[in-house]
Amino acid sequence: MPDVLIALGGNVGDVRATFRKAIANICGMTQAALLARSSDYSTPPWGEEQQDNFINACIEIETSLDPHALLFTLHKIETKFGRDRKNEQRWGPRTLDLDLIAYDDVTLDKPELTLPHPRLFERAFVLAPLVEIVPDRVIAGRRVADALAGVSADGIFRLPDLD
Ligand code: A4P
Ligand code: MG
Repeated sequence: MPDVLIALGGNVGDVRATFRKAIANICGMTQAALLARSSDYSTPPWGEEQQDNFINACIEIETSLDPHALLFTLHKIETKFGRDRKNEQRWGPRTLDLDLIAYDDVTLDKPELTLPHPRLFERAFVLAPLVEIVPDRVIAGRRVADALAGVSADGIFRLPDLD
């Protein structure tokens, strides 16, 4: 079955509780098996800096859904947890953002779905949790741990596990 990496982010509401429920929904709604889940990380806001810190995490799943069906389902889950795309600003505050980072070694270059995620290598807030679960995975020719070493991870720290 295809192996998929998904990044979770949010900075509105009880984000860690949202992640816990969202991951259960991802597995339930996509008939996926959860292979790995990173810790949660506190991360300084990227892109639009005048907003609260984010919490970020990554998961690895196995699912039989194709990439477009999977993204459609992720968008439904974002909406279920209070994401309101119509009334938000790009890179601004949100309850839950679910990005598809990689789907096996599939490459796609469409506005609605680009794989691997086009901004992955600029983003320590994705790479830090990703390194925890798949340090040796090669995405677009780059090993994840090497990619993290090439960006600034200032201000990013791992949060203690919740019981
Ligand atoms: N899209 C294309 N490819 C993909 C893909 N691989 N995964 C399309 C997910 N979506 C993909 O996404 C915009 C459009 O991209 C979608 O319609 C989808 O079909 P979006 O999630 O609605 O937009 P966005 O989140 O505002 O933009 P983008 O570029 O995905 O940015 P981010 O990073 O997701 O923005 N700082 C920290 N520290 N942590 C964060 O999590 N997040 C953001 C939000 C800004 N700053 C952050 C964080
Ligand atoms: Mg996004």
